Amino acid sequence: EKQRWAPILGAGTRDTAGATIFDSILDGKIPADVVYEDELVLAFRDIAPVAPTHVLLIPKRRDGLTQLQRATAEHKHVLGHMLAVAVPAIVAKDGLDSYRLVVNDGAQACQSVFHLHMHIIGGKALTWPPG
Ligand code: IU
Repeated sequence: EKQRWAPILGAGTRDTAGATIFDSILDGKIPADVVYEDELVLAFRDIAPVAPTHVLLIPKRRDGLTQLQRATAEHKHVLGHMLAVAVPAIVAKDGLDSYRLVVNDGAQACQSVFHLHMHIIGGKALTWPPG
């Protein structure tokens, strides 16, 4: 699959697909503004925010989850943890009562980093539909 970023070896490289910029963030080689972290996930502010809150939530172990369409039953725990534990914590931290949760799944859907991530976007009145 097409990778925009050159492979970077790091602790996040635990499957056969090429490493991404998120591995460098997980390794601490690239600084990130971390807003939530636990044993399974890391969340940090997007470097190019589209709203006052624009957080990226990623599994620490990619485990083949280059994108959501690769998910299998083995990923149920981490995916459920992202939705039911991490997203509520991030939303509460930024005091949001409305937000949008986005997964760009595939290049034509504007996915550019092939390490599953959820965008949490809020803090302003959003418009619909997206392009
Ligand atoms: P996408 O859904 O794959 O397009 O989202 C990737 C996001 O990663 C995008 O919003 C970028 O602004 C963001 N990002 C980042 O936060 N830090 C970086 O160093 C790089 C990309 I490269």
